[in-house]
Amino acid sequence: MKGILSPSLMCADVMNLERELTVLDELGVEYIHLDFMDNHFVPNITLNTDLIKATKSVLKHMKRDIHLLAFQPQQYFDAMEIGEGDIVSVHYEACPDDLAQVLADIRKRGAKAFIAISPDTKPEVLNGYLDKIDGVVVMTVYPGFAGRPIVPGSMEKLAAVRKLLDNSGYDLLMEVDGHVSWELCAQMRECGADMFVAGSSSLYQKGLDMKEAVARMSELVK
Ligand code: S6P
Ligand code: MG
Repeated sequence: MKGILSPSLMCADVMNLERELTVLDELGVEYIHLDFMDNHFVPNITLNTDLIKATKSVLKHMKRDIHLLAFQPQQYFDAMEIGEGDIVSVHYEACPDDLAQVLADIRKRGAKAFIAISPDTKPEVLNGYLDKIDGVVVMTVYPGFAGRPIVPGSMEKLAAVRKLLDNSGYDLLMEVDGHVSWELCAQMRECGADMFVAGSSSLYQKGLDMKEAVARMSELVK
């Protein structure tokens, strides 16, 4: 399977989001990464539920890769109209009491359920949920903001999560989110990542032609 790109909309030109989505859609990019933050789990606010819902009316082929950086994430599922085709990631650290139930709720809606883990969270926490998920998001920066430096040890962590997923007997995707740069994305691929959140350190660097940038990144993670 070739590597899958998931450009991060929070890094796009906020004054022209519809155009930004359409360009990626027409280029055949598979997923758009949509960060939702509650200013509580992380100290920031990005895309809101109305905007995430509204993307459905613009996207023709591209699917939504919704990353909830929020406590009690299930309270937002209706407002985002989560359903068939979506990937929905919830943080292990944000659901201390009811993670299994939240994952089941995502799947009940026809979406793919992913667990996101922050840099200080050990891969082993995923054991016990491997039959309840479709994939994992490994955060390689401290979550909340774009443009952050990669956390040391991230490559080793990606390799460790890959091993754990492969040994599970389930067919599980590994997505990498955070500083997926031109310089590092091929190495992340070698460490077993399948999906790549592309933000300010690659596709959304200023002045790039999006068609050329998507082709270049697709080649690097093929
Ligand atoms: C950050 C968020 C990410 C960012 C992405 C930005 O908490 O979840 O999805 O949008 O990491 O990319 P970059 O290349 O600026 O790190
Ligand atoms: Mg994200």
